[in-house]
Amino acid sequence: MATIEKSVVTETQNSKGFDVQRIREDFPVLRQIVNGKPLVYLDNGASSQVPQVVIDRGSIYLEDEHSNIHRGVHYLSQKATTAYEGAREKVKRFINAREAKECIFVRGATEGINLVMHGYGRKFIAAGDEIVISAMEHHANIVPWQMLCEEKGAVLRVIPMNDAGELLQDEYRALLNEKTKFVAFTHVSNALGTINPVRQMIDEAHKYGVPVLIDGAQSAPHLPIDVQQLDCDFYVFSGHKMFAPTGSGIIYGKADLLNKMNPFQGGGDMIRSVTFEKTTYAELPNKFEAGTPAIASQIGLGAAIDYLDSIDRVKAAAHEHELLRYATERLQAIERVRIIGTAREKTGVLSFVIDDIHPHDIGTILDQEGIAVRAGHHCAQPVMQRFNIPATARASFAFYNTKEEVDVLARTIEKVVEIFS
Ligand code: C6P
Repeated sequence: MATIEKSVVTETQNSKGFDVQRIREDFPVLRQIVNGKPLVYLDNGASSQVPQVVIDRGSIYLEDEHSNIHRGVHYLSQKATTAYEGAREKVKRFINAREAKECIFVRGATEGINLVMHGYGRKFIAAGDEIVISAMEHHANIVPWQMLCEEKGAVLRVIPMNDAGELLQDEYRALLNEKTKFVAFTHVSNALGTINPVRQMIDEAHKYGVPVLIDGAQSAPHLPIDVQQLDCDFYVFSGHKMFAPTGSGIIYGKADLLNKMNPFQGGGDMIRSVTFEKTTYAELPNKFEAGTPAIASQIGLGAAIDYLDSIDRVKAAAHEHELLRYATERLQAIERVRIIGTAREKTGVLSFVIDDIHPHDIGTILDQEGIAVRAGHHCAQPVMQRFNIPATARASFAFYNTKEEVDVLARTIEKVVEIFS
């Protein structure tokens, strides 16, 4: 059982003046002792931790505002509505959308992609059309498109990648043609850390007038996002990977596209009028938000954005980059360790294998030392197939991680290698 104790992390400032120890104080979970050791949380790609201000915002909602939104004329309902819509405004600013109504609240990236598949895909994709995705997609950005292709008789095309885990841009351009009707790919690979040249890739698709969905699940927490500058048609992310509670997230869509689409789910709050003969739908964003949403979680997402605004994000990103550089150097120096994903442009994701030691064994031994990593296929089985491996162990960093934690990781991996030698 984990207990709350003072963290033993000694580093107070990194070389670029980013005060990591100060930042760590904002995240209560990082003070835990796990298996008798200070928690070293390196599973941020799965879910990042939540700062106290976000936890507090959740409590304020539950203590002072809890009620249903958009429906009540009473005081609490109006307060909750103001907080919920305020969170949407924060999301709009965070990704630089033109209008708040272009930001649809969803449970996370998976739900957002499914919303586009149902709302856009089922309306506009027909037999013989082609949908282009990439070889490094998370299952959330594969399976919905496969389901659509099966239903419509459309064809899924896949942009291949090289041994470093970089998408082959010539092959991508060659895949695009008059039959291409939708393009969807990830900004950052969750299994490899690769940052894709999204702006350039979006421009290529737009030459054919094709809408592009960017899966931002792994980019929104780490990179500045400007949907207008990217000119993407859809952009999706999950709040739980960017310091907010689970159940929060958004799908951004250009208003003209969202207006043309079918609703995703039917129910309360997404209608203008209902009779047994016909239902007409509400304007954006309500058209896509049927039923009572995850009000507390989305308000928490707004608070997480406020938190991100309160820190120096440029320095935070530089710090994460330095952690990746250092961890890569340390792990490369360990015999039998092979890093999977060596693209030139990467975020703080370090996937690795150790000969034939199963990544679950690596993960279990690391856990015994209080280190949280993810072991498995990371919901990206085609990536594993591309590298001819069943799984990897993956350390993924956030700005609250430290070089000392990387040292603990490297020393423990050395132990793993020793145990299995
Ligand atoms: N990746 C990981 O450990 P949800 O589950 O809907 O919040 O996010 C899905 C998703 C979509 N795209 C990418 C690129 C992702 O990384 C994820 C979630 C987690 O890598 C959990 S599988």
